[in-house]
Amino acid sequence: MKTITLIGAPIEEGSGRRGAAMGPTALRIAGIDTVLAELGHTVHDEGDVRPLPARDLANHARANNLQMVAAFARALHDTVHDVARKGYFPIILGGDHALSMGSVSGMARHADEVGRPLFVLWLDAHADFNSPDTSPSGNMHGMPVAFFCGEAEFAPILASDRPLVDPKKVYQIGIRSVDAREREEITEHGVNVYDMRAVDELGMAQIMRQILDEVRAANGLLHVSLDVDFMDPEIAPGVGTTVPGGATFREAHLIMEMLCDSDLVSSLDVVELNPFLDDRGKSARILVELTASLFGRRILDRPTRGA
Ligand code: HAR
Ligand code: MN
Ligand code: MN
Ligand code: MN
Repeated sequence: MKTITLIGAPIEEGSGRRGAAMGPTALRIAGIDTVLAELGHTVHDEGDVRPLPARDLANHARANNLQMVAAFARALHDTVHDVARKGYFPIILGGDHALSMGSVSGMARHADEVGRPLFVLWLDAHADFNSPDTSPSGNMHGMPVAFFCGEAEFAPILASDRPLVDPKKVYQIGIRSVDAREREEITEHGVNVYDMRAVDELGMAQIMRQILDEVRAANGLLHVSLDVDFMDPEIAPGVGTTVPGGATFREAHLIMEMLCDSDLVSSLDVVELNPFLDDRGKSARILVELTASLFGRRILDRPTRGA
C-alpha cells in the first residue's frame, strides 16, 4: 500500500481557453480520494498549490501567460520534489498540461538525488514538444515536453541548472496531432513516439511490455502524465482540444493495469480536464476509474502478476 499525496494545480493559462482551472475540483467531486482510500492506500489531500509570483519574467510574445505558467511550474517543482523525497506518491490534479513543466522537473530532481534515471510515459493526442520558437499558437500546454527535455529557447521558468529528462527516456502513446516543426523536433531529439498507427499495428499490450522492460532494466522511476485527450472524445469529451481517433476505455484501462502490476510508477499527472465542456461528469469519472486501476483495482486476480 502507498501513501499518496493529492496536489491540485488549477492552471488554465497554459491553454487557449478557460475551464481547466475547475479540473481539480471536478476530480475531487468525482471521488478520487475516496476511491484510493477504499483500495487501502493512505491519502493526503494537500489542497491546491499556491503559484509563486514570477514577476522577474517579462511578457513573451510567443509564450502566452508566461508569468502564470512559470508561477505554477515553480510551485509544483518544489511541492512534488518535497512529496517524493518523503517517500510519498504525488498525484497532480490539473489543470492544463503546462503544469508538467513543474511536476516532471520536480520528479527529475528527486530521481537525480536517489541516483535513478527518470522515465516519462506521456499519454496524449499531442506530442507537446513545441517551444516558443516553434509553437503555432503560443499556448504553453503544447510545450512541456520540450521544456523538461531542455530545449534552449525557453525563458528561465525554472533554474537553468535543474535536472533535465533525457528525450530518449520519454515514451509517448496515442499521438495523433503533431505540428510540422514539432515533428522535426521529436525525431531529432529521439523521443519514443507510439502514434495511433503503432497502437493499431502492435496493440497496447506489446507497446507497454516494451516500455516497462526498458524502465525495469534501467532501474528507473516512471512518471505518468495522462492527458484527457489521449482518450477518444466519445468517451472523454471534457477537454478543450479533442482529436478524433483516440484510445478506447479498454486500451486506457489495460495500460493502467499493466502499470499497476509493474510497480514502477512513481508519480502521476491527470491533466486537461475541462469540466465546463464535460458531459455530466463523464470524463472526470473515467479519470477516477483509470486512477483506481493504476492503484490496484482489478477485475480478477491473475495467477501470474508482474509479467
Ligand atoms: N500542438 C498544438 C499547439 O502547440 C496544440 C497543443 C495542444 N496541447 C494540449 N495538450 N492540449 O496536449 O498549439
Ligand atoms: Mn498534453
Ligand atoms: Mn493533448
Ligand atoms: Mn531542438
